[in-house]
Amino acid sequence: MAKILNIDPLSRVEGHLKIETEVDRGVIVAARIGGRMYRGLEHLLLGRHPVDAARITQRTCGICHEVHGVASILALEELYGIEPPPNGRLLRDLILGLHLVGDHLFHFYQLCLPDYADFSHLRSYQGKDPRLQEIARWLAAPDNRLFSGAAAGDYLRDRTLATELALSYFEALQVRREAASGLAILGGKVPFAQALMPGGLTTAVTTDKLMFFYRTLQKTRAFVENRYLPQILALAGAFRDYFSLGNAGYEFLSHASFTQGSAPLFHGGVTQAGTLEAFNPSLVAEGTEHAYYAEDGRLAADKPAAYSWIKTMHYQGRPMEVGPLARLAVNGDKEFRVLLAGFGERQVRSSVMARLLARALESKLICRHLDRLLELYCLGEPTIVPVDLKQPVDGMGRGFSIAARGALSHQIEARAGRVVRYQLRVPSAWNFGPAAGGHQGVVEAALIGASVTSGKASESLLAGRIVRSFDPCIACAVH
Ligand code: NFE
Ligand code: MG
Repeated sequence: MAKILNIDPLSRVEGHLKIETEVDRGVIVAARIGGRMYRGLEHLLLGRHPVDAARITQRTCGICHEVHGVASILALEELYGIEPPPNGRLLRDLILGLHLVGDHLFHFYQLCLPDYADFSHLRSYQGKDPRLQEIARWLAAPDNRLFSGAAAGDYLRDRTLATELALSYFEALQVRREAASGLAILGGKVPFAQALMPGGLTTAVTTDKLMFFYRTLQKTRAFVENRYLPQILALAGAFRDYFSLGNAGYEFLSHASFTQGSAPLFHGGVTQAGTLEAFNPSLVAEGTEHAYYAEDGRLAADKPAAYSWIKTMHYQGRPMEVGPLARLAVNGDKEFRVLLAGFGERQVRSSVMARLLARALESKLICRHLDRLLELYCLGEPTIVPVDLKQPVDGMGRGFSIAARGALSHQIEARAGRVVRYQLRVPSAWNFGPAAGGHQGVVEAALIGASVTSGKASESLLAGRIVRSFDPCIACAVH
């Protein structure tokens, strides 16, 4: 007889996420993912000045603020019919890129790593390294259960690697803090970049500021290349079977981004049975079959068939997986394929470990791209074109961009200078939305079929590893 395994809330994710599964003879046979808290961001924009959207939508989330600022600005620029100068676009890419890498570091070290590593061997550390002495004290604190071996599981056995990961866990926090100061130098402040405006950036960029940003980028890049990517590769070697776990079985979708410079870093597109097609926005549809909304979008908290506040996102009537893995799949990245081949993976396919690896490689690619972009900045040239914000603008604008977790778009409609409709379409809705039209949601599908008996992890640890490999953000997904 199937047994029920519910995790509510799942810890170490942004927002409120519920996992419901049925496990039959060690195999997950049914799964439902629920977003548990309604937010109302799209509603509270109604009636406001359009430019407020670039301020307010950054507050959608506690971890991915800048991405909403950028997507919102792109939508506003289409609405107002304005083109920012090259410097303005370039600064935006610099902000977006350094933010994404910091977000990836936070996902791996702070949110995901506790699923794989146990640092309890360090509790009795007697050596002279002051950093490890401090970690030993932290592990021994009576209220600390993180990395402390408190939960049973098939944690990493390689103690040398686990010790390196423990050091990197804390170093990653420092790196992210410095990256945030680089973002603040260009974006005005962190979190929530005030300098992002339709038409460009309001920041007065000087050589000093660029040098400050450059230094934070170099520190981030060094950590990514010397710690994050090598450590992910080592972890992948220790958990090879996770290249065969968590396959959602859907195609990949990505938006184009980092389009400044000689060639875009990421092309947009959709995979279709091994080929690549152009992304067509008119094929995207939002659904409410199992979500707490009526068909007209009004809230329906008592709807019997509903189990999530996340809407379903479909492309041509089907779910699509989004995220760093989707970006590298859509771009046919050669370096990624070489890394995968090292683990016997002959093609890019959806799995827990491919997602973790794609995130780390993408971080390296973004850092390199930002290095090249910095050289293209023209000191003394404008960063912004003025926009008449008093005009009673009428019309519609769309911004297609990316976030750490995948494809992101914002759409605004305005009448007489006021917002009459605002739509956020976010990555975690693509991945975490509920079933619809006979198709399970992406993460639900990744859970179904996972076998607990094949590995040594408990059901809850296995489910957590699969779900966290998508880097859930339910604050964004519900919005
Ligand atoms: Ni709240 Fe976000 C990112 C966006 S996820 S984290 O990345 O958009 O849906
Ligand atoms: Mg929406």
